[in-house]
Amino acid sequence: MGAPVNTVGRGAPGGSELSIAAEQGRLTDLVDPVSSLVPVLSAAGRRFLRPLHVQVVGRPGTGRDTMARALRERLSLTVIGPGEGKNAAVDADLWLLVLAGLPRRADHELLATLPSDRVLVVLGKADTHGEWDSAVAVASACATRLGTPVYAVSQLLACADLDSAEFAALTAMAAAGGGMPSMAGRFLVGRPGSDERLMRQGLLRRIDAYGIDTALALIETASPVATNAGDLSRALRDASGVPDLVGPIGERVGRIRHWREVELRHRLEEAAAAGLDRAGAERLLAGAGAAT
Ligand SMILES: Nc1nc2c(ncn2[C@@H]2O[C@H](COP(=O)(O)OP(=O)(O)OP(=O)(O)O)[C@@H](O)[C@H]2O)c(=O)[nH]1
Ligand SMILES: [Mg+2]
Repeated sequence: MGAPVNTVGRGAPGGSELSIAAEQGRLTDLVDPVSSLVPVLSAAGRRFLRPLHVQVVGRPGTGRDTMARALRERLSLTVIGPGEGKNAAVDADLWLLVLAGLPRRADHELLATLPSDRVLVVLGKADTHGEWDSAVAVASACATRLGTPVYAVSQLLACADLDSAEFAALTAMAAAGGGMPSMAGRFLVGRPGSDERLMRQGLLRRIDAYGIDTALALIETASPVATNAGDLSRALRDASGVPDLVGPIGERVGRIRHWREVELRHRLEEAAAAGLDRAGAERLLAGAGAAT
């Protein structure tokens, strides 16, 4: 994985005097120590340095909760999931729109409401398209229709966390041969309620047909990543497309920093309007032009 993406990054290139001071955590050094702006600047400085907040949006059923979990677990991001309230949404820096296939009208409408410079669109549940390449082709068709890149990801595989019993069951299935049936229902052999059946139901729920197929193939080919539950889970997570979002998220950090500076300047304007060290605030606002 590349550079961490869970912060706006200290000392990143670019930015105004104000945003550079904010990134370095020394905003209060810009004013007299007795200035009434000190508490305003320390609060605004803490807010400027908060972790990157991603809000997951999409139509119901597209896998938003699973995506929120994947971003938290894989990329250590602070994530605002669906239904986590309007209060949390004011902290959002980046919006991740989850599609479930070619964009529908509701997807277009939702995308139109989001800040276009800080949106990332993904085709979720990429594992449900059979071959991964088919999902990539659908993502590319989505990108053409929306006029923005669309990345194929499986948020479910990104959360793969098989236990040793599941690993043993997969190993036994691989030894018996036959692979994952094309009809997922045929995978559910065993008497209803039996341990065998419950295990298989659990596997379908946790990594679904594509995950099972991939796991069986890795075990059958004696891949070095398929010798225990931990390594196999890691291989599935690495293949989920979620780690590949680090680059596109990183590309948007400059814009995120810009909007955080806009917010910081807004706080200073409010403080000046309220008469708190107006001269100091105006000097900061004049001397520190917003980054573009
Ligand atoms: N195969 C597959 N299934 C997924 C994936 N992500 C989520 N799902 C399944 O899709 C269903 C809905 O997932 P959620 O994450 O709750 O999606 P949501 O958008 O929050 O949906 P609602 O809560 O129903 O509005 C669950 O059964 C998930 O297991 C994925 O990447 N692949
Ligand atoms: Mg949900």
